[in-house]
Amino acid sequence: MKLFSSVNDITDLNSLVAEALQLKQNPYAWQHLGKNKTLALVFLNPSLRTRMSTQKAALNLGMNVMVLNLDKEGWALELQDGAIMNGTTVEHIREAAAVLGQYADIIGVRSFPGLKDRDEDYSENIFSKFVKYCGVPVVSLESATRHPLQSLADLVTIEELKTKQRPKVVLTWAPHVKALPQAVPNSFAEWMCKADVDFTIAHPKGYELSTDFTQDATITNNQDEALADADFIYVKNWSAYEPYGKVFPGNEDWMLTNDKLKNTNNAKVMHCLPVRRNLELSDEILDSENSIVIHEAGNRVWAAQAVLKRMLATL
Ligand code: SN0
Repeated sequence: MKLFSSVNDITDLNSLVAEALQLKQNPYAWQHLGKNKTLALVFLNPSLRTRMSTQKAALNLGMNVMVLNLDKEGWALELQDGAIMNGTTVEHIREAAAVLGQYADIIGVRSFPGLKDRDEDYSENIFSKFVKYCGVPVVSLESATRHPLQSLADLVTIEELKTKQRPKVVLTWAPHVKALPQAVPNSFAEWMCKADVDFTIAHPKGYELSTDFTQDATITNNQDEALADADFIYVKNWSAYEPYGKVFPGNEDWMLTNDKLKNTNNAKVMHCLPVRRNLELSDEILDSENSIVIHEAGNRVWAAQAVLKRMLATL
Protein backbone atom coordinates (compact mmCIF):
# COMPACT_ATOMS: atom_id res chain seq x y z
CA MET A 1 0.00 0.00 0.00
CA LYS A 2 1.43 3.38 -1.04
CA LEU A 3 -1.31 5.64 0.30
CA PHE A 4 -3.71 5.44 3.23
CA SER A 5 -5.96 8.47 3.13
CA SER A 6 -9.48 7.00 3.07
CA VAL A 7 -11.45 3.76 3.06
CA ASN A 8 -11.21 3.88 -0.73
CA ASP A 9 -7.52 2.96 -0.46
CA ILE A 10 -8.58 -0.42 0.97
CA THR A 11 -9.98 -3.19 -1.22
CA ASP A 12 -10.30 -5.84 1.51
CA LEU A 13 -11.70 -4.14 4.59
CA ASN A 14 -12.46 -7.35 6.49
CA SER A 15 -8.96 -8.72 6.12
CA LEU A 16 -7.41 -5.40 7.24
CA VAL A 17 -9.56 -5.49 10.39
CA ALA A 18 -8.62 -9.15 10.95
CA GLU A 19 -4.95 -8.25 10.48
CA ALA A 20 -5.21 -5.51 13.12
CA LEU A 21 -6.76 -7.97 15.59
CA GLN A 22 -4.04 -10.54 14.83
CA LEU A 23 -1.36 -7.92 15.52
CA LYS A 24 -3.05 -7.22 18.85
CA GLN A 25 -2.49 -10.89 19.75
CA ASN A 26 1.05 -10.93 18.47
CA PRO A 27 2.50 -7.39 18.30
CA TYR A 28 6.20 -8.17 17.76
CA ALA A 29 6.08 -10.90 15.13
CA TRP A 30 6.95 -8.58 12.24
CA GLN A 31 9.93 -6.68 13.63
CA HIS A 32 12.12 -7.76 10.70
CA LEU A 33 9.83 -5.86 8.31
CA GLY A 34 10.63 -2.48 9.85
CA LYS A 35 14.31 -2.96 10.61
CA ASN A 36 16.29 0.07 9.36
CA LYS A 37 13.11 1.66 8.01
CA THR A 38 12.14 5.13 9.18
CA LEU A 39 8.72 6.66 9.73
CA ALA A 40 8.46 10.46 9.85
CA LEU A 41 5.35 11.82 11.56
CA VAL A 42 4.64 15.38 10.49
CA PHE A 43 2.14 17.42 12.49
CA LEU A 44 0.60 20.72 11.50
CA ASN A 45 -1.85 20.43 14.44
CA PRO A 46 -1.92 18.99 17.99
CA SER A 47 -2.15 15.25 18.68
CA LEU A 48 -2.01 12.80 21.57
CA ARG A 49 -3.43 9.45 20.44
CA THR A 50 -2.49 9.60 16.77
CA ARG A 51 1.07 10.56 17.56
CA MET A 52 1.67 8.05 20.36
CA SER A 53 -0.25 5.11 18.87
CA THR A 54 1.34 5.45 15.42
CA GLN A 55 4.76 5.75 17.03
CA LYS A 56 4.07 2.65 19.15
CA ALA A 57 2.83 0.77 16.09
CA ALA A 58 6.03 1.61 14.20
CA LEU A 59 8.22 0.57 17.16
CA ASN A 60 6.34 -2.74 17.38
CA LEU A 61 7.26 -3.31 13.73
CA GLY A 62 10.93 -2.59 14.41
CA MET A 63 10.92 0.82 12.69
CA ASN A 64 12.69 4.01 13.69
CA VAL A 65 10.43 7.02 14.19
CA MET A 66 11.02 10.75 13.84
CA VAL A 67 8.41 13.33 14.79
CA LEU A 68 8.26 16.89 13.47
CA ASN A 69 5.78 19.41 14.82
CA LEU A 70 6.04 21.36 11.59
CA ASP A 71 3.59 24.07 12.68
CA LYS A 72 5.78 25.02 15.65
CA GLU A 73 9.27 23.80 14.79
CA GLY A 74 9.44 24.03 11.02
CA TRP A 75 9.72 27.03 8.69
CA ALA A 76 6.46 28.75 7.80
CA LEU A 77 5.14 26.81 4.80
CA GLU A 78 4.10 28.29 1.45
CA LEU A 79 1.41 26.30 -0.35
CA GLN A 80 0.71 28.49 -3.37
CA ASP A 81 2.37 27.59 -6.64
CA GLY A 82 4.04 30.55 -8.30
CA ALA A 83 4.06 32.60 -5.08
CA ILE A 84 6.66 35.35 -4.79
CA MET A 85 7.82 34.49 -1.29
CA ASN A 86 8.67 37.98 -0.04
CA GLY A 87 6.26 37.79 2.91
CA THR A 88 6.07 35.59 6.02
CA THR A 89 6.32 32.12 4.45
CA VAL A 90 9.87 30.78 4.32
CA GLU A 91 9.76 27.36 2.67
CA HIS A 92 7.58 26.01 -0.13
CA ILE A 93 5.75 22.73 0.46
CA ARG A 94 7.46 21.42 -2.71
CA GLU A 95 10.87 21.48 -1.02
CA ALA A 96 9.66 20.67 2.51
CA ALA A 97 7.82 17.50 1.41
CA ALA A 98 10.55 16.39 -1.00
CA VAL A 99 13.26 16.79 1.65
CA LEU A 100 11.26 14.83 4.24
CA GLY A 101 10.99 12.07 1.63
CA GLN A 102 14.80 11.92 1.57
CA TYR A 103 14.91 11.07 5.28
CA ALA A 104 11.95 8.71 5.67
CA ASP A 105 10.64 5.53 4.06
CA ILE A 106 7.06 6.34 5.07
CA ILE A 107 5.57 9.70 6.03
CA GLY A 108 2.51 10.43 8.18
CA VAL A 109 0.87 13.83 7.84
CA ARG A 110 -1.70 15.64 9.99
CA SER A 111 -3.31 18.69 8.37
CA PHE A 112 -6.62 19.98 9.77
CA PRO A 113 -8.98 22.11 7.69
CA GLY A 114 -9.05 25.90 8.07
CA LEU A 115 -12.89 25.74 8.13
CA LYS A 116 -13.08 29.01 6.17
CA ASP A 117 -12.90 27.98 2.51
CA ARG A 118 -14.75 24.73 1.82
CA ASP A 119 -13.34 24.22 -1.66
CA GLU A 120 -9.80 24.65 -0.36
CA ASP A 121 -10.35 22.21 2.55
CA TYR A 122 -12.26 19.59 0.53
CA SER A 123 -9.60 19.68 -2.21
CA GLU A 124 -7.18 18.36 0.46
CA ASN A 125 -4.66 20.89 -0.80
CA ILE A 126 -2.02 20.41 1.91
CA PHE A 127 -2.26 16.62 2.28
CA SER A 128 -2.26 15.97 -1.45
CA LYS A 129 0.78 18.21 -1.96
CA PHE A 130 2.70 16.17 0.62
CA VAL A 131 1.71 13.02 -1.27
CA LYS A 132 2.68 14.55 -4.60
CA TYR A 133 6.09 15.92 -3.62
CA CYS A 134 7.48 13.60 -0.91
CA GLY A 135 7.98 10.57 -3.20
CA VAL A 136 7.37 7.94 -0.48
CA PRO A 137 4.21 6.23 0.87
CA VAL A 138 2.01 8.51 2.96
CA VAL A 139 -0.44 7.74 5.75
CA SER A 140 -3.03 10.31 6.80
CA LEU A 141 -2.88 11.25 10.48
CA GLU A 142 -6.16 13.21 9.94
CA SER A 143 -6.50 15.45 6.94
CA ALA A 144 -9.01 18.21 6.22
CA THR A 145 -11.85 15.81 5.40
CA ARG A 146 -10.98 12.40 6.88
CA HIS A 147 -9.34 10.55 9.78
CA PRO A 148 -8.89 7.02 8.42
CA LEU A 149 -6.63 5.59 11.16
CA GLN A 150 -9.32 6.58 13.67
CA SER A 151 -12.08 5.02 11.57
CA LEU A 152 -10.12 1.79 11.14
CA ALA A 153 -9.59 1.60 14.93
CA ASP A 154 -13.31 2.28 15.38
CA LEU A 155 -14.27 -0.55 13.05
CA VAL A 156 -11.76 -2.88 14.73
CA THR A 157 -13.34 -1.99 18.10
CA ILE A 158 -16.87 -2.68 16.83
CA GLU A 159 -15.83 -6.00 15.28
CA GLU A 160 -14.06 -6.98 18.48
CA LEU A 161 -16.88 -6.10 20.90
CA LYS A 162 -20.06 -6.73 18.89
CA THR A 163 -22.45 -9.37 20.23
CA LYS A 164 -24.46 -9.82 17.04
CA GLN A 165 -23.54 -10.26 13.39
CA ARG A 166 -24.89 -6.90 12.23
CA PRO A 167 -24.94 -4.40 15.11
CA LYS A 168 -26.82 -1.11 15.04
CA VAL A 169 -24.30 1.75 15.06
CA VAL A 170 -25.42 5.35 15.62
CA LEU A 171 -23.29 8.41 14.99
CA THR A 172 -24.78 11.20 17.08
CA TRP A 173 -23.82 14.88 16.97
CA ALA A 174 -22.74 16.40 20.31
CA PRO A 175 -22.58 20.01 21.53
CA HIS A 176 -19.28 21.94 21.60
CA VAL A 177 -18.03 25.48 22.08
CA LYS A 178 -15.83 25.58 18.98
CA ALA A 179 -16.23 24.91 15.28
CA LEU A 180 -14.70 21.44 14.75
CA PRO A 181 -13.83 19.70 11.47
CA GLN A 182 -16.14 17.22 9.74
CA ALA A 183 -13.17 14.88 9.25
CA VAL A 184 -13.99 12.38 12.00
CA PRO A 185 -17.74 12.05 11.23
CA ASN A 186 -17.13 12.05 7.45
CA SER A 187 -14.61 9.30 7.81
CA PHE A 188 -16.60 7.26 10.34
CA ALA A 189 -19.66 7.45 8.06
CA GLU A 190 -17.67 6.42 5.01
CA TRP A 191 -16.23 3.38 6.82
CA MET A 192 -19.54 2.34 8.41
CA CYS A 193 -21.26 2.49 5.00
CA LYS A 194 -18.79 -0.16 3.81
CA ALA A 195 -18.94 -2.30 6.96
CA ASP A 196 -21.51 -4.96 7.89
CA VAL A 197 -23.46 -2.73 10.29
CA ASP A 198 -26.89 -1.08 10.43
CA PHE A 199 -25.80 2.58 10.36
CA THR A 200 -27.76 5.68 11.45
CA ILE A 201 -26.63 9.32 11.75
CA ALA A 202 -28.47 11.73 14.08
CA HIS A 203 -27.83 15.47 14.15
CA PRO A 204 -29.73 18.72 14.67
CA LYS A 205 -31.00 20.43 11.51
CA GLY A 206 -28.19 22.35 9.81
CA TYR A 207 -25.42 19.83 10.49
CA GLU A 208 -25.93 17.70 7.37
CA LEU A 209 -22.65 16.13 6.27
CA SER A 210 -21.62 15.97 2.64
CA THR A 211 -23.54 13.12 0.97
CA ASP A 212 -20.24 12.00 -0.58
CA PHE A 213 -19.52 10.40 2.81
CA THR A 214 -22.95 9.39 4.09
CA GLN A 215 -24.17 7.51 1.00
CA ASP A 216 -26.99 5.13 2.02
CA ALA A 217 -26.91 5.79 5.78
CA THR A 218 -30.19 6.47 7.60
CA ILE A 219 -30.15 10.14 8.63
CA THR A 220 -32.49 11.73 11.17
CA ASN A 221 -32.87 14.88 13.29
CA ASN A 222 -34.53 12.85 16.06
CA GLN A 223 -31.88 11.62 18.49
CA ASP A 224 -34.23 9.46 20.62
CA GLU A 225 -35.52 7.66 17.55
CA ALA A 226 -31.98 7.05 16.30
CA LEU A 227 -30.76 5.67 19.63
CA ALA A 228 -33.53 3.05 19.97
CA ASP A 229 -31.95 -0.44 20.04
CA ALA A 230 -28.46 0.93 19.33
CA ASP A 231 -25.56 -1.43 20.06
CA PHE A 232 -22.85 1.21 19.57
CA ILE A 233 -23.19 4.99 19.89
CA TYR A 234 -20.46 7.15 18.38
CA VAL A 235 -20.51 10.64 19.88
CA LYS A 236 -18.90 13.53 17.98
CA ASN A 237 -19.31 17.23 17.41
CA TRP A 238 -18.84 18.80 13.99
CA SER A 239 -19.47 22.20 12.44
CA ALA A 240 -21.82 22.74 9.49
CA TYR A 241 -20.85 21.77 5.96
CA GLU A 242 -23.28 24.42 4.66
CA PRO A 243 -22.80 27.28 5.53
CA TYR A 244 -19.30 25.97 5.88
CA GLY A 245 -17.73 25.89 9.36
CA LYS A 246 -20.77 27.48 11.01
CA VAL A 247 -21.98 26.64 14.53
CA PHE A 248 -25.65 27.28 15.39
CA PRO A 249 -26.73 28.30 18.90
CA GLY A 250 -28.67 25.85 21.11
CA ASN A 251 -28.75 22.04 20.90
CA GLU A 252 -27.05 21.62 24.33
CA ASP A 253 -29.62 18.89 25.02
CA TRP A 254 -27.88 16.68 22.44
CA MET A 255 -25.27 15.72 25.08
CA LEU A 256 -25.51 11.98 25.74
CA THR A 257 -26.67 11.05 29.27
CA ASN A 258 -27.52 7.77 31.02
CA ASP A 259 -31.20 8.57 30.57
CA LYS A 260 -30.75 8.49 26.78
CA LEU A 261 -29.23 5.00 26.96
CA LYS A 262 -32.48 3.55 28.35
CA ASN A 263 -33.96 2.52 25.01
CA THR A 264 -30.67 1.27 23.59
CA ASN A 265 -29.37 -2.28 23.65
CA ASN A 266 -27.17 -1.37 26.64
CA ALA A 267 -25.14 0.50 24.02
CA LYS A 268 -21.41 0.83 24.12
CA VAL A 269 -20.39 4.48 23.83
CA MET A 270 -17.51 5.55 21.62
CA HIS A 271 -15.67 8.84 21.05
CA CYS A 272 -12.41 9.49 19.19
CA LEU A 273 -11.17 11.78 22.02
CA PRO A 274 -10.26 14.36 23.13
CA VAL A 275 -13.68 14.78 24.72
CA ARG A 276 -15.01 17.85 26.53
CA ARG A 277 -16.59 16.37 29.67
CA ASN A 278 -20.11 17.47 30.50
CA LEU A 279 -20.38 19.32 27.19
CA GLU A 280 -20.03 16.57 24.57
CA LEU A 281 -20.41 13.63 26.95
CA SER A 282 -21.51 13.45 30.59
CA ASP A 283 -19.24 12.25 33.40
CA GLU A 284 -21.82 9.58 34.21
CA ILE A 285 -21.37 8.01 30.77
CA LEU A 286 -17.60 8.42 30.51
CA ASP A 287 -17.09 6.87 33.95
CA SER A 288 -19.58 4.04 33.39
CA GLU A 289 -19.30 0.49 32.08
CA ASN A 290 -20.95 1.60 28.84
CA SER A 291 -18.01 3.78 27.84
CA ILE A 292 -15.42 2.04 25.67
CA VAL A 293 -13.45 5.18 24.76
CA ILE A 294 -10.20 4.02 26.38
CA HIS A 295 -10.41 0.57 24.79
CA GLU A 296 -11.10 2.29 21.46
CA ALA A 297 -8.05 4.54 21.90
CA GLY A 298 -5.96 1.45 22.72
CA ASN A 299 -6.99 -0.07 19.40
CA ARG A 300 -5.44 2.87 17.56
CA VAL A 301 -2.10 1.01 17.88
CA TRP A 302 -3.34 -2.08 16.03
CA ALA A 303 -5.04 -0.06 13.32
CA ALA A 304 -1.86 1.93 12.67
CA GLN A 305 0.25 -1.22 12.84
CA ALA A 306 -1.88 -3.03 10.25
CA VAL A 307 -1.54 -0.08 7.86
CA LEU A 308 2.21 0.38 8.40
CA LYS A 309 2.78 -3.35 7.98
CA ARG A 310 1.09 -3.25 4.58
CA MET A 311 3.14 -0.23 3.55
CA LEU A 312 6.40 -1.85 4.69
CA ALA A 313 5.56 -4.95 2.68
CA THR A 314 5.47 -2.91 -0.54
CA LEU A 315 8.64 -0.84 0.01
C1 SN0 B 1 -10.24 17.27 16.37
C2 SN0 B 1 -11.43 17.04 15.45
O1 SN0 B 1 -11.23 16.74 14.27
O2 SN0 B 1 -12.58 17.14 15.91
C3 SN0 B 1 -9.41 16.02 16.50
C4 SN0 B 1 -10.14 14.78 16.84
C5 SN0 B 1 -9.29 13.55 16.76
N1 SN0 B 1 -10.70 17.67 17.67
C6 SN0 B 1 -10.45 18.88 18.16
O3 SN0 B 1 -9.85 19.71 17.51
C7 SN0 B 1 -10.95 19.18 19.57
C8 SN0 B 1 -10.61 20.59 19.98
C9 SN0 B 1 -11.30 21.03 21.25
O4 SN0 B 1 -11.05 22.21 21.56
O5 SN0 B 1 -12.05 20.32 21.89
